[in-house]
Amino acid sequence: MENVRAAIEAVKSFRAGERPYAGQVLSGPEGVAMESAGGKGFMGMGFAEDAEKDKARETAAIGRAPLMQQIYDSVMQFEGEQCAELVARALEEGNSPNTILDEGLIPPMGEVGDLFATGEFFVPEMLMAARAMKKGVEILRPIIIATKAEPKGIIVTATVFGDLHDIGKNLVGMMLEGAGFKVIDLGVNVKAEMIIETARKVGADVIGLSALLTTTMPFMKLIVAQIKKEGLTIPVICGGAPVSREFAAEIGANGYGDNAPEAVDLVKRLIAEKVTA
Ligand code: B12
Repeated sequence: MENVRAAIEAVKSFRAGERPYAGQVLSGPEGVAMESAGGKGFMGMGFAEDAEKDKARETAAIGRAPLMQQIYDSVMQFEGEQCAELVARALEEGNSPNTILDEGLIPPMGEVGDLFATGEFFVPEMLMAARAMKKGVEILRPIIIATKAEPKGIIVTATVFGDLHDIGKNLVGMMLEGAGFKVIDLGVNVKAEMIIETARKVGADVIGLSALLTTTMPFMKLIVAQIKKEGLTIPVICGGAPVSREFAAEIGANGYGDNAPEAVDLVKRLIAEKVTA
């Protein structure tokens, strides 16, 4: 029982950022244990490479304005309230929502993904970081979506079946709203039937699909195929970290956007092409 308590405490302090053995090269039983955990340190959570990683993070942080760095850190420390306060302060100081997103809120998600890939973070940490980031995005939301113009078109967005990632899709939706489009967001884990039914009902001008997992990208392909099979001529655009321009073309989609501003440009172009056709 004592050992279990000690292990729990060790995990807690490790998660809290304590790295008593940063850079230490282990030998003996600990070394063997670390090896069997895939070289990822205590219970597979890593520490021997920490000094190197910390250095890489410091290098990556160079050039980021102090307030943006604080926003970044608040996400990495899962401090949603603090993140929201810092984002509000950044706005007050005259930073644009795009700067705050590109320099403070989005980059930590890349680091979280890397830490997950190396076994230092697990799903709960990814979730806590995502929640903290969303608190910051909530502060930006009213500014990003503010538009007085009449809707320029209707866009149906969804994260494909099997996939629960929605941060990127939501950002795309917000920026589309800000650019004057009406966005009908079907949420996550959405099947082709629901997308087709909604797109028909609302008279969608464009359908936007998001996927963050290599295992759910094939659903994107199925959805595009189903849309075409049903005779819908509504252009479909794709995005999400693992999706590429090539993949989008290969599955017969009408466009690919690397990020939210690109998604807006793409939608504008597709709607303009439709009008002039
Ligand atoms: C946060 C997160 C989670 C959160 C999601 C919370 C949420 N509400 O979204 C939670 C904890 C739920 C989660 C779960 C899982 N995750 Co996850 N997750 C991430 C993480 C860290 C960040 C994703 C993110 O939000 N990025 C920030 C946004 C802004 O970027 P984005 O989504 O790419 O969006 C931008 C562009 O791509 C584009 N875009 C996005 N959508 C669209 C749509 C259109 C139409 C257009 C034009 C453009 C566009 O514009 C956006 C804005 O610029 C990534 C790591 C990473 N580097 O991506 C892993 C990651 C995606 N997850 C991963 C994995 C493995 C999982 C799990 C399977 C883990 C598990 N064992 O359970 C589960 C899967 C659950 C499921 N069924 O979906 C892997 C995927 C690996 C792979 N090869 O597929 C990643 C890459 C981590 C890693 N390095 O291993 N995850």
